[in-house]
Amino acid sequence: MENGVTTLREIYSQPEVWRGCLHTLDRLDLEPLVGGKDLRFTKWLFVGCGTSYYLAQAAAATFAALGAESARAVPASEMLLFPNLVFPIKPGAIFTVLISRSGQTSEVLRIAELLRQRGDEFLAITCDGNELLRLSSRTLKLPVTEESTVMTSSFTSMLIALQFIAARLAKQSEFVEALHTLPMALAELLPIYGPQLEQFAQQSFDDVAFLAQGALYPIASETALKVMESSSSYAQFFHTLEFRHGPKSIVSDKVLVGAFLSETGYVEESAVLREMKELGGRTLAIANRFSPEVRNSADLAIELGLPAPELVRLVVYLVWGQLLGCHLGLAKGLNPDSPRHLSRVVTLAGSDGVR
Ligand code: F1P
Repeated sequence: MENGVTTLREIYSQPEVWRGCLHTLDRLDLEPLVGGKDLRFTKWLFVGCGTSYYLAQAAAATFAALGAESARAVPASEMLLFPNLVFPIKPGAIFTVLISRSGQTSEVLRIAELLRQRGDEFLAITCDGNELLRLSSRTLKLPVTEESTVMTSSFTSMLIALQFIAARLAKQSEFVEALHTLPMALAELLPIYGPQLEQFAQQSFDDVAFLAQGALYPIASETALKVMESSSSYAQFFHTLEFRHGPKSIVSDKVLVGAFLSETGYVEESAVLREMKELGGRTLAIANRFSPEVRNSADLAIELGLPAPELVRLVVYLVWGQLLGCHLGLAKGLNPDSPRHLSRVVTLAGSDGVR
């Protein structure tokens, strides 16, 4: 099979996959999953590894913005190795959400066991996940079949599902309705920007950096991970305004600076983009709407034009990084369907699951 066929197919399938997930979510009885939790009076903790950790961050940002008492994200390994920094001493003080496409990642399964031993409640979300289903009846399994090693449609679908749950708990029906507009919106954007990204990725870069703030920061982080996984190139991510405090020293005409521009921080964030363009960087920018001046600061400007609220747009901001990673890998002669050194699931040796 041709290089990258599976990954590209899964990236392009997202409108259809999201539709299927929203269909399932519309029929979902939330009560058994979150057991009467009130978003406002609950401390939420989101846990995952790799892509699922960045997803945890995006979910935490959504829960916080929709009014949770508190919401934070940690990698599963941090919870295992430094539990005192994460767990409150008193069981039951937090509600944990475990995120794992495969439901087989050792660190995540170990956390599930730990929570059970403590008598702490948790929800798990997965796409494969029979092990997680065995460990908790509070497991939401989405109708997403993903063959690729790298996570694409599973990330966006699980994020939509967690945003859906947050909005339902917050009784924000407009947010839920806006999530339903995403499949059609992405289906319209893909034929416009997919070929442009493929073209853009024919250049080679010495360094790659993605910039974002707020709820888009995990999207920039995941974009960098996609570029690393799919193209075996090193990519970094920064809070946009932090990039001026040292990292901008790397900027040259062989460096790609990708900026995720929010509405909230548009003026300040686009000023950084402009500065990096003036310093000679190759620039990619994604925004919901561009002013003409900012559009000119980007070698490739992707304009989403979505009427949906800013938080609802997160998954649509990510798709371009998934495509970029894949096309950069292909341009280097690699096969993004078989990323170097990676496996679909990280299963660690040892009886306790971590070594
Ligand atoms: C998490 C993960 C992936 C990564 C790699 C190994 O998997 O770290 O993000 O791409 O393939 O596994 P999961 O716990 O969500 O199944």
